[in-house]
Amino acid sequence: MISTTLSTQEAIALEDRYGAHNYHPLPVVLAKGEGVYVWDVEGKQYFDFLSAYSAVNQGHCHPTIIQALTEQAKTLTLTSRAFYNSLLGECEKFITEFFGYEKVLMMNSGAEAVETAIKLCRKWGYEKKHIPENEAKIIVCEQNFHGRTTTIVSFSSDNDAKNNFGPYMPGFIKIPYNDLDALEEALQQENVAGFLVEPIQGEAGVFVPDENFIKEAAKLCKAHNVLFIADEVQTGIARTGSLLAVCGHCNCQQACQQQEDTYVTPDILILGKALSGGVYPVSAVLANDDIMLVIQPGQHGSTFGGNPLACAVAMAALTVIKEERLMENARRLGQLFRERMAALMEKYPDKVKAVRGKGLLNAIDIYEKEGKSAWDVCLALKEKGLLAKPTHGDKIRFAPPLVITEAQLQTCCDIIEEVIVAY
Ligand code: IF1
Repeated sequence: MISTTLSTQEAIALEDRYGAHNYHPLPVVLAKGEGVYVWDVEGKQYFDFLSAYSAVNQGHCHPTIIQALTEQAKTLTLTSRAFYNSLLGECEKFITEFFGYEKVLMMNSGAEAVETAIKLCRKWGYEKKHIPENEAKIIVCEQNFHGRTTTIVSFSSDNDAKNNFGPYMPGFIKIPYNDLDALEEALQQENVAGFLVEPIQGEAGVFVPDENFIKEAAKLCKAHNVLFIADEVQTGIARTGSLLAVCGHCNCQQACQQQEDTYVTPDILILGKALSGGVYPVSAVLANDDIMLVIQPGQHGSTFGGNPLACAVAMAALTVIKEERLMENARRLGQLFRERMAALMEKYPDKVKAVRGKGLLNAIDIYEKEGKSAWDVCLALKEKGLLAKPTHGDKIRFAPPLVITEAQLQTCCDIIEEVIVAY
């Protein structure tokens, strides 16, 4: 029995009493979502400027995705991979053609896909690059966020995410983000199998690297026979104004291929979040045969990976991205949003420290004032009907669903301006 008559206070009290305290949410209890809007249990409407950390790129409860979910949910939800199912092959064809790879391995959460990519990279290192057993190393960046499993937090720089979860997994080399010299130096080390990187560091505070960083990093990896592994769980699927942040110079890979020098194809591509439009946990790892086929039957898997429900939802979610031209919308409105925020910083340089982002993945840094911080700005935004969450103290990430209209975006910029003026 799901109660929908709880007040905000009652719902929060229940979570506090019966739930683990692994989050500190903004004090709002959401009960409904549609497009760019969410409503709390008292019926108050908000603009959602977090999109469940870029999982709801297609907007809340998108009818096409919900239709695919409900139809499949009445037909067949889960078979396990002990048997074939009628949708997995079709979905694998759809996804590999959509992103330009030969193979895909379907998982569920983003962290599972990152773990899958790490295992795939290591196994490729041993069996194709002939790295001595248990000696494979993967280069990662400081301030990374790739999920919360014990292997992944082993190479985290965030003490909150890492402390007291040891012993830690060895085999990772940390370098500063956006530092090609440091990457080149690390690549001189023996037994390096891969370089795992976010094209934009989301959790760290939406850090956009230099224009040439990803392209040059991919070239360096190729020159050293090291796999370039792009974690696009948060930046992928149109969020940054392109299908993938790594090929950020155009609206889709086909156009990039005509500009040979700007086109970056990760050896291993990791997707999650918006791969399902926020409707169901779906993640995926894409690679070509020479890498993907090092995993043979019985060497990797998961109960829910590649289930028919996930396949139906993923194909619908990707179709919406293309049919509704959400890459183009993210690119155009993201530019407009950053112009509005830059103007705000110009007017209030003592309040807004910095503006960063690409497409509709943006962030501003806020100066602490009289004991107030980004958290207080988010509370004030909530009162005015806009939901956003601070990250790492002074940064506020703004990531609305990519279906937002220009008029809605302008209204939201007005709300942000009102709050900053009063801050
Ligand atoms: C939380 C952060 C964002 C991710 C990238 C893999 C994963 C994530 C680039 C793992 C997940 C989520 C996790 C969620 C909050 C959110 C987050 F703040 F934690 F860092 F988006 F920035 N790669 N990010 O961003 O995917 O296993 O969660 O499906 O853990 O609090 P997941």
